[in-house]
Amino acid sequence: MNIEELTALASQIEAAARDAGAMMLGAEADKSVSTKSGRKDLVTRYDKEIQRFLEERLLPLLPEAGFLGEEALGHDAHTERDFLFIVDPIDGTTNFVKGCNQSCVSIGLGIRGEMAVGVVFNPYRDEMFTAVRGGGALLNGAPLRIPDCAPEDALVLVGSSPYYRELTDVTFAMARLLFDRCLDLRRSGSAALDLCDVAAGRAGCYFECRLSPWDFAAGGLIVREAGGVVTDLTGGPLAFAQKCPVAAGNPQCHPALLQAAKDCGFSG
Ligand code: LIP
Repeated sequence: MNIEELTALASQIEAAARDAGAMMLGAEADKSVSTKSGRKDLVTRYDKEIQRFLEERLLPLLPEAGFLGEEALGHDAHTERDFLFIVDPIDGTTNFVKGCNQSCVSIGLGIRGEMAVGVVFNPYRDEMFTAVRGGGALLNGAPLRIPDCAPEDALVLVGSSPYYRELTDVTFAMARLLFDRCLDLRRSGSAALDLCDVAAGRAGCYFECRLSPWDFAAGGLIVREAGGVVTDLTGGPLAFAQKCPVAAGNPQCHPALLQAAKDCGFSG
C-alpha cells in the first residue's frame, strides 16, 4: 500500500475510532466492571462492546487482515497475517471506570510486522491523533512536529505497570532518578495518550517497563512520525508480537530514559 492508500484507510479508521469514542461518552454508570489478570487489571462491558464494534467496522476495510484486540472474545486473532489490526478499545480502563476522563481508543495497523497506520482518539478532549508511515503525524488534521527540549526542561510521563508488581521497584527507582534529572513527573494511566502527549510536545518523554502491543502500537508510530524516538528500554526495536518495555521521547530526552534504566539495573 502506498501513502495515499494508507491515508485513505486512516480516514476510515478515524471514523470508526470517533464512533467508538462516542460509545465511551455514552456509557452508563453501571459499567459491569470485572478483573482479568489480577485485582488491578480491570475490564468493563464497554471494553468488550467497543472491541466487537471495532472488529465489525474495521475488518470489512481489509478482509484479509487479522485483528489483535486487548479483550479475548473467543476467536482467533490471526496474528500471522500480513495485515494486522492491533486494537485497544479503551486504553485507560481504570480511568474510565473511575470517571477520570483520561482514556482513548487506540487502533494500529501493522503490515508484515511494521506499523503502517496509527490512530488514537481521545473523546473527552475531541483529539484525533493520526499517523501514516512515511506520511507524518497529525492532531485534528494539523501536522505534529515534536519540539526538542533538554531533559532538565522536560515533563516525564511515567507508566507504573500496575499489572506487573515485579516491576514496581525498578519503575519507581527510575522515576526517582528522572524526577531529579528532569522538570517533573506525570502519570496519566493511558499509555496511548502518554505517547500522543510526547508527540504533541506536552511532555519530553514517557516510559513504562512493560506494555502490551495494543497499548503502544498506534501511539508509537505517532511519536515516530512526529519526529520522536521510540524503542524498548535498552534502545532496541519494539516487538509488536509481544509485551515489551517502551521508551519514547524527543531526540534530546529519549537517551535520559535509557540511562535511567541502565542506572537502575533494568533487565527487561
Ligand atoms: C493501561 C495502560 C497504562 C498501563 C496499564 C494498562 P489498559 O492500558 O494504558 O499505561 O500502566 O497497566 O496497560 O489496560 O487500560 O488498556
